[in-house]
Amino acid sequence: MAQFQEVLRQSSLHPKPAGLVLQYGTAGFRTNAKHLDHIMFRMGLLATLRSKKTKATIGVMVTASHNPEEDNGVKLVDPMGEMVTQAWEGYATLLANAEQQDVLTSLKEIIEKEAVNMSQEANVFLGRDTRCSSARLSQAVLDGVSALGGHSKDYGLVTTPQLHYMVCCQNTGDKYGEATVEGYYNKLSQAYIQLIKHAPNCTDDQKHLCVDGANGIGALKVREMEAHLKSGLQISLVNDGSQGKLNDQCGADFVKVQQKPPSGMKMNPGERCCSFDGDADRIVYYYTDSEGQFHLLDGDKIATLISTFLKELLTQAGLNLNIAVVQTAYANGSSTRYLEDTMKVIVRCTKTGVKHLHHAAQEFDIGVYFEANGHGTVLFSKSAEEKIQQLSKDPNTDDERKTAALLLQNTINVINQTVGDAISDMLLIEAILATKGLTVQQWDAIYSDLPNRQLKVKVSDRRVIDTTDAERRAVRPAGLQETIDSLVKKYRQARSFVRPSGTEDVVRVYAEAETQESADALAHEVSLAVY
Ligand code: 16G
Ligand code: ZN
Repeated sequence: MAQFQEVLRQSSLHPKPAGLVLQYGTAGFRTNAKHLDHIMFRMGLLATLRSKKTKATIGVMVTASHNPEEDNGVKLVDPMGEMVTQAWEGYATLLANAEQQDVLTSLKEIIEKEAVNMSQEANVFLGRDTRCSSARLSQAVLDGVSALGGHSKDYGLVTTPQLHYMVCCQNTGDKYGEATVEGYYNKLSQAYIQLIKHAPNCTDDQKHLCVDGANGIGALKVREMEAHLKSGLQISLVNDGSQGKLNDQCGADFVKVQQKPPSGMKMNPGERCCSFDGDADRIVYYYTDSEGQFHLLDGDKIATLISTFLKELLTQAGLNLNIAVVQTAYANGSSTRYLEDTMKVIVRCTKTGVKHLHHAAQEFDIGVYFEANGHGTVLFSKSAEEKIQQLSKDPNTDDERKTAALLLQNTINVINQTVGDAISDMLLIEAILATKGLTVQQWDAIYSDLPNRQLKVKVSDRRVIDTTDAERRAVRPAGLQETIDSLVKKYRQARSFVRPSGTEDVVRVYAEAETQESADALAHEVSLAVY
């Protein structure tokens, strides 16, 4: 077929370095940008096949999120804006690692296995972050799509969640919103403006937020969003990309891991600040108190704030919908206890990685999911959305219930349900704080985090560690879990687990306990047991 001739011809322009092996991991492919040209071309091919197979638009995002500027990466986005399925992750790895002369064989193997109808049309949406390698690598993706005769739309510079949103809008016939960047700003900003109409006498001070843009795409996009907010939020932006390097001493990952403010951020006591990561799908908040001490409000605190707000609205609306919070093993024990014992919401724990949390959250009327690192969103089932809408329109509903239903509806509209979204999460958090009249300290005081420590251990082969129970218990090597159990018993309110990283060649160790000294000691002792 002429199509395959074209693939061969184009593929030779995007040659694979012989022997290079890469894997489609939890965050797609991610490594130094030098090694990625052939990967991008081949992901263009694969996205085209996936589009033919699903008869829907597929997204390709070129980004390496919080990694250093020199790195890059690529992720595929499925029709409803979710992560691509596991089987196709496998095909991605297969196609990426085929030596140059075997590309066509691998491609045909996938076509056959999935019975892809090659005469079906294909459509691919593309987006990229601000890395200097991203434009060139995007072109390689486009070459892959065109080699197989697919159509493409290049959105250029967008955040990862914006691209997920576009794909979902496109495939739902614009029911979710309009598949343009302008459509995204309009939907979210209008919902935000409606929400803050319910804020009691909000002063300019309360509307002020410091945002660390990680010198990345989020900085560009939060400025564009701000222009749509009609002064509903006043943003001081630092690390806007005009001077510093992407993710260097800044961004959500830096702040979360280092537990300190990003460079360039001048913080007055009590002032609300937040950091995005390099592709704006994560957010964490923080402030310093009057003694100058730094306080971090991570994904667990965010999940608690959002679920408290939603639960109150459901009660006011008299709606009987179940609400769950999905976390991972990294969630601070205090947050889990607070959610279960005080808030009385269902709590679920899944393996690390957005797709696991997203999947678990889909099982409830309302599923709030957040990783402690600040990636998360809220999912509403179709029937939950319908019930909320019906109530808001029902002429027999009393005023209090109607107001709650309208607030719920605007909450749904401010949220990007396709994936964690720093800009959308920021607007939701700001709206909640404003309507509840909460300061960042009051939010922080809802519960106190247990002191904790994370370490990484280099081992010769991290795959010797196997876990179960959402990564909270080790089943291999034999005896490791028993050792961890006996170490944990030495400390009060202690908990610890180990898991092989999905993105780095290391084993991660997490420990929490009543005091920082205990958490540090426990993490250290457990890391010695891993060797
Ligand atoms: C990836 C995941 C993130 C997870 C992290 C864990 C996605 C989109 N991203 O960045 O959710 O927290 O990996 O990394 O799923 P680790 O396995 O190295 O600890
Ligand atoms: Zn990210």
